[in-house]
Amino acid sequence: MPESKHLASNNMFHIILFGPPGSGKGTQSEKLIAEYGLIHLSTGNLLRSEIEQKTALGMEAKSVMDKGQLVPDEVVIGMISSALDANPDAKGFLFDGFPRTVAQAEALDKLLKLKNGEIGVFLALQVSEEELVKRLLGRGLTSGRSDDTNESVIRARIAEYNAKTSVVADYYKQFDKVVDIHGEGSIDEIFAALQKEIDARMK
Ligand code: B4P
Repeated sequence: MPESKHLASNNMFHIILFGPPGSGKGTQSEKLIAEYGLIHLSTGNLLRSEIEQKTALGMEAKSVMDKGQLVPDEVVIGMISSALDANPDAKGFLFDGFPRTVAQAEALDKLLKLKNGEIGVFLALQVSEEELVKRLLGRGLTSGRSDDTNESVIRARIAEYNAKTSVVADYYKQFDKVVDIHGEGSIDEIFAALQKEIDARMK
């Protein structure tokens, strides 16, 4: 793959794509990694891969995810730590669905510091609850994801986000990294808004 025009220098640039379940993190991540040549780290995808392979970790995670709850911090922090070690030559990482708690955010900062890196920008997608439920039920019709088919599980995921995850934005606000992005509209419009913020910060 040709090196991305945006990451021609040796400076690493790491992005957190943040938002409630169904806000478009996975959707926009696909476009962002293609545009900027970043390594995509989605804890949701990593967990679903463990479930598919029927590992012990995957089976434990599935029972938590099917209730709409968060997987224990030590499990996801361990997965991210291994993924960072497995990509020593990365020009930058796009974190999608991680960190979801303040403990995960603190652990990520420590892991990046060990590599002389830090988060460049924290992009927070803003989407109303009714739109989130509509999107996830829509995805549930075709994705085969057991956490997308039941509205009460979807609402539990949103409640878990409001209780434990939304405060992660406050954590990054103290470092002046947070940019809110309107997450309703066409996928291309939202991508353009994300790109504008990244390009303004990526040197
Ligand atoms: P994730 O895999 O992270 O998934 P998600 O939050 O459900 O969805 P995402 O935000 O990526 O989906 P998207 O909007 O792109 O998490 C799943 C579970 O794993 C969690 O509930 C938790 O149990 C566990 N987990 C993951 N990470 C964890 C962590 N760090 N700590 C603890 N537990 C963790 O897509 C949704 C739908 O919207 C799609 O159908 C898409 O096509 C549609 N869509 C996207 N953009 C749209 C637009 N602009 N307009 C209309 N529809 C749109």
